[in-house]
Amino acid sequence: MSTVGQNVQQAFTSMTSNAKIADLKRDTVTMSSSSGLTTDHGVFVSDTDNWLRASDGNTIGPALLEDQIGREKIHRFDHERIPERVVHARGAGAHGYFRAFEGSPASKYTYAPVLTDSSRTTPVFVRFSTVQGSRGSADTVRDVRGFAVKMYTEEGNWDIVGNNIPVFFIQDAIKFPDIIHAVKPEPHNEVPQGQSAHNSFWDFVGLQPETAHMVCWVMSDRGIPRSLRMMQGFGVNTYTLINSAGERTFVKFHWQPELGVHSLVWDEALKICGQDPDFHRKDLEEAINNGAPPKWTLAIQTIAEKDEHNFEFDILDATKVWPTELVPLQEIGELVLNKTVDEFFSETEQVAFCTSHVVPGIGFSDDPLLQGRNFSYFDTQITRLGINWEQLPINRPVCPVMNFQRNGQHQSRINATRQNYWPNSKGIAPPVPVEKGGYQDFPQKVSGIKQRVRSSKFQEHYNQAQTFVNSLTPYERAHLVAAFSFELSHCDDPVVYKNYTQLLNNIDFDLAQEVANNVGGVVPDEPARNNHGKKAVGLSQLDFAPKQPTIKSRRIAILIADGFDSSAVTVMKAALKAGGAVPFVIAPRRGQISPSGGGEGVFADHHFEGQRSTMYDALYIPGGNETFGKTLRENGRVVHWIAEAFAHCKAIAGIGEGSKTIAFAISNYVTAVSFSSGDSNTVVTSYGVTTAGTYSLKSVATDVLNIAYG
Ligand code: HDD
Repeated sequence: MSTVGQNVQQAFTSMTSNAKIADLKRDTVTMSSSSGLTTDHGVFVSDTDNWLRASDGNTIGPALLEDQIGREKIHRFDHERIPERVVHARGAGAHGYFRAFEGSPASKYTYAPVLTDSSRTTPVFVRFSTVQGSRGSADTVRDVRGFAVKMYTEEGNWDIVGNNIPVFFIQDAIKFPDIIHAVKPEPHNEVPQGQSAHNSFWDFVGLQPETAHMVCWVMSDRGIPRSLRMMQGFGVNTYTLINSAGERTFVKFHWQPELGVHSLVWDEALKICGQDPDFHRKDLEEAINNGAPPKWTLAIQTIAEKDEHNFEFDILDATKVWPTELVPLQEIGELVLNKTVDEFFSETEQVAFCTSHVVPGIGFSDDPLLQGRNFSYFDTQITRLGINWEQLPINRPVCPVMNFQRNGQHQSRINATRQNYWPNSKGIAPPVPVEKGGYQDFPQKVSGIKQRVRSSKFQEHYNQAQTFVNSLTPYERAHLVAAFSFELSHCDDPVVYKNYTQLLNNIDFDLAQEVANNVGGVVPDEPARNNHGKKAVGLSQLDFAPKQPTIKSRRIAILIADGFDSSAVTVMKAALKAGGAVPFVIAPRRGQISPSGGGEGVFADHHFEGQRSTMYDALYIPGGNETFGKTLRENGRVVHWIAEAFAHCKAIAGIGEGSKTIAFAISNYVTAVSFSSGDSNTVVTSYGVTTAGTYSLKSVATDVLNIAYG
């Protein structure tokens, strides 16, 4: 192991302290009550509340420009903001590590130690994001989620800048400004925020059929994840791996979440946008701080160079997946996020990724989207952070950086070596040969005629979109129809929604009919093309149920009032915590709630008006005395909590008075409930009742969502 390697490993003293965290400590400042307040030039400040002014003590008098302390404070404040990212402006990040599995197949394809050496622990920073909205937009909007991973390897930083959807809207990077202009708020009124539901987006995608496949993914439940921890990540583009024999293999990267892939339902997502716009950000923090660090398995799909042209699609086309039945997933390592950031701006906001940042053993392909990305990311960081952005603490590698790049704004290194050029007669900082670790450019043979073209396989746009729609479960498909209908209903230009419903007919006749009927589009009489009828694994979310069913990190609301049964809460809380769930007690007031029969009671975390059912995965209502039951049933908000959770198909459990309250809350909407209300030990789940088929969930949901409480 290199000296750098030893240092990296030594710094990795515990699970949450790694070489990068140790490196960040060099710049971390902690202030205390004994620190004393100073100016930026280090002079103690005696008064930070009053501007220096000419005053006789009775009148206020004019402020003096002379006040360096006042001026500095305002100057610094005036310049606090930096440009937000041109896309993916809204995000949340966390630290963690990556470890290759012992004996993983990766070494067949690459010599990059980060992927092959299971004794290594590589520090990682991950930033998740939405694409469309600005920095202050809501978390649970319908959108693609960014999944950008920075690995601080001993050989330099490696960034996999991916999304939670395996394909992209466009095939060629030159179209990126067009799709982003179309999806971002419209230029005349800056509407909408955090939404693709508007004319310009649907106008563009209706005229650009290569977007069809990804649009289906975004309109599916993948566009509204339950948690950033419960979504897959994909490198999307085709990269290459190079092994020690000098062979090159095409590769795609997949992150598979330990907790499985889960989504909100659209009604929840919409409500949470207002009720708790930071829902995903807080969820990530909460899980890490509650000892449920999110984990993903890294899997790769590989295609040998000789097989590049053996597929009906072009393997360099980012609008296509590589079907896993043709190109199986190979699991090679694990990513764990176990530390939240100390300061959002310095870490999550200033972190900057580049697809062009790869390490020896990893390379690019001719994927036309990737090639453009390799230019764009470095370029955008210059506007956002300045040319020396790689010196920022969160961005600098954990291995040495030695080169003759010099100066520029915000240079923070003092290069004490006089030689700032190569070659120099002192032999300082010589290039490193490939055999000793220098980056190896694969000697790829290229030839061609300079022209603006895409090869013929890039012309087919609907086959995989069809496979995706065919592979959805009936309820996922119903969500897809609802999402298309919601979005197109927000387009008021008939040209736009009529055109898009016509495009949909190329994917699926029924889908096009249903959506067109809902939104006033062009209802087709016959399919524009045949549905090939193919399905594939790995497209429906259901294919990604967790290996072990778990309640780990799930938020459970325990609804109580005075007179509750103390032991029914204590026991349930302990059981939930033992399973890794996070219980919250919700009551008429945030404060001490008294149990039946007297005693200490419990302190409620929230009051009924302060939170909503949407923020929880399940509800539990214990038993209690009659007053307890009456208090709950007479509180319109409690009734709404239960009915709403029921409509969102959440698990709801109740005992005695709790169970009676549940029955009361949903009885107006369900006539044939398959549990007996008031039964002293009844546990109800809306999943259970739903699958028993005793009523139509759709009709219940519609009624319940229109509930008027109070
Ligand atoms: Fe991009 C940011 C993902 C295509 C240009 N992109 C950005 C981020 C993610 C992605 C996750 C946020 C990184 C962060 O958290 O800081 N982008 C993708 C994926 C793509 C993709 C998965 C398709 C495979 N992007 C793409 C193209 C271009 C860009 C084709 C331009 C030609 N992307 C950018 C950018 C951003 C960016 C303008 C804005 C902020 C940044 O880079 O750092 O350069």
